[in-house]
Amino acid sequence: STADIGVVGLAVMGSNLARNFARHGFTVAVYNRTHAKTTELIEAHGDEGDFVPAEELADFVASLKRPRKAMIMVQAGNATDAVIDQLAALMEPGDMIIDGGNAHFENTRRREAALREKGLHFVGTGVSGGEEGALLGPAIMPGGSEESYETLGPILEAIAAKAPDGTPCCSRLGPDGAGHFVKMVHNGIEYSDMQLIGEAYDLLRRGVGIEPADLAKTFSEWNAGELDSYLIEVTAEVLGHTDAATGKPLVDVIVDQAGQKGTGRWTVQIALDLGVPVTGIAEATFARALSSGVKQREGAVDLLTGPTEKVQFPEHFVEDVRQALYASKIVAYAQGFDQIAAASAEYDWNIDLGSCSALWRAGCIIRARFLDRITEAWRSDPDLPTLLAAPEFTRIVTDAQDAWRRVVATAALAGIPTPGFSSALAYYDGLRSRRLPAALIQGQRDFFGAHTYKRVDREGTFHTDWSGDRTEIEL
Ligand code: NBP
Repeated sequence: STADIGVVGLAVMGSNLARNFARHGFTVAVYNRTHAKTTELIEAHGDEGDFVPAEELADFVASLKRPRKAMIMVQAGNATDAVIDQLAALMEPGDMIIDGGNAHFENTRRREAALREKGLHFVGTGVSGGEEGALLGPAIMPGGSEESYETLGPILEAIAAKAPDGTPCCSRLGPDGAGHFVKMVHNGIEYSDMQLIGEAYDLLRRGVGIEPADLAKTFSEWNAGELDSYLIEVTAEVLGHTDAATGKPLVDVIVDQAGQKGTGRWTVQIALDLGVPVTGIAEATFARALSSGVKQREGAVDLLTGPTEKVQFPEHFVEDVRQALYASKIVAYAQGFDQIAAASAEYDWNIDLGSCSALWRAGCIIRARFLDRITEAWRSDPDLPTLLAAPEFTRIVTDAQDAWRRVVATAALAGIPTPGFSSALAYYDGLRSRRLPAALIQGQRDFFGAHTYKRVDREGTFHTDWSGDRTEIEL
C-alpha cells in the first residue's frame, strides 16, 4: 500500500481533486465505477503526479496506506450511500471515508453515526469552488472527528486554496454534519449575494437606463473597492459580454428564469426549523422561484400595471445603490452566521465562526475582501450578538442607511422589485427598533387563543379575560 489518499468518483470534481492531490506530491489512488473514466484520467493527466489506478474497489482500498483515506466524489444521495457501503465493507477500524459531495447535513449525521459503530471515521466535507477550485485550490469545510483531522487535515490543507495571508482555506469545523452544514449556508449566502447584485443591476439598467457594457465598468470599479469579490468580478464579465450570434449584450438573450439545485432551499428549510430569520437567503430563493413561475408571470404580465407617475432617480444614485448593496450584503452574512451559530448550539458542534469566515476568503464562490473584516470581528469577539454589532459593521451599515433607504424607496416608486435590499433594510430596522409590533401580536394571540403574554413592568405570565369582564389574571 502506497497511496496517501484515494478518490472514488472521477467525474469532473473527483478528477480535478485527484489531480490536485497528485500535483501536491501525494500518491493518490483513483477508482471510478465505469473504469473508462479512470483510464481517461491517467491517459490525459497521469504525468502530473503519482496515481494508482484501480479497476476493482478492493484493489483501490488495498492500495491505501493505513489509516486509509478514501474521498468520495459521486452524485449526492443514493450513489453516495452505495459507495459508502461498498467501501465500509472493505475497510478496517480507524480508516476514513470522506464525502466531498454536496450532501445534506442530516445524511452526513446519519452516515457518521452508522460508520462510527463500525469503528470507521466518516468525514462529511464541504468543497466549494466548482471544477476550477477542485483543481487549483478549493475552500474545504470538513466535519468529523478530531482524530480523523490529525492525519487527514494536513493533506486537505495542502490542496486547499490559500487566503491572501497564506493560511489554507480549510479547517475542521466540528463533528459529524458541521462541515456540510457550513457549506450549505455558504451556498445560501451565495444565493443572497447573487440576488442583491441582480437587484443592483436591475435598478441601474431598467430604472436609470445604463447599458450593460457601461454597467460592466461600474461593477469593475466597485470591485476595486470594499465590494471586491469574486461574484462582483463575474458580474462585470457577464455584463461586458456580447452575444456572437446577435451582437446584443449576452444578458439580454439569456432566458430570465433562474435555476437552483437545492442548497438555497435546504438553507431556508432548516432556518425555519431553527427559528433563525435568514430573510436574505429566503428572498433570494423565492425570487428564483418567482422568475421560473412562468404560468403566473405570463398570466399577470399584461394585467398588473406599474407606477403611473414618473420617478425621479436621486442624484448619485449609482453610489446609493453601491452602498445599499454593501449594507444588504453585510445583513445577509450576519443572518447566515446566526444560522450557523444556532445549528452549532443545537447539535453541539462548537463551530468557530471566525474559522468559517477565514476559510471563505479564497477558493469559494463567496470569496470577498470583506471576509477579512468579518474574520477579525469574530476573532476579536466570538460572542458578538450579531455581526452587525461589531463596531466596524455597525459603522458601515449606519453610514449606508440613508442611501439604502433612498434606494428601497425609489425602487418601490419605480416599480422595480428589490426583495433582497428591502428585506435586508427591514431586518436592520427590526433589530434597531426598541419596540416591535410583536406586543400587539401577543395581545391578539392572547385574545383568540389564551396564549398569554408577559408584561414590561412585572415578572410573570398573564392572560386577560377577553370574553368575560376583561380583568387580567396572573398565571
Ligand atoms: P456527478 O455528481 O455528476 O456524479 C458522477 C459520478 O458519480 C461518476 O463518477 C459516477 O460514476 C458516480 N456514480 C453515480 Br452517478 N452513481 C454511482 C454508484 N451507484 N456507484 C458508484 N459511482 C456512482 O459528479 P460531479 O459533478 O463531479 O460531482 C461530484 C460531487 O461533487 C457531487 O456530490 C456534487 O454535488 C458535488 N459538486 C460540487 C461542486 C462544488 O462546487 N463543490 C460542483 C459540482 C459538484 P460513473 O462514471 O460510473 O457513472
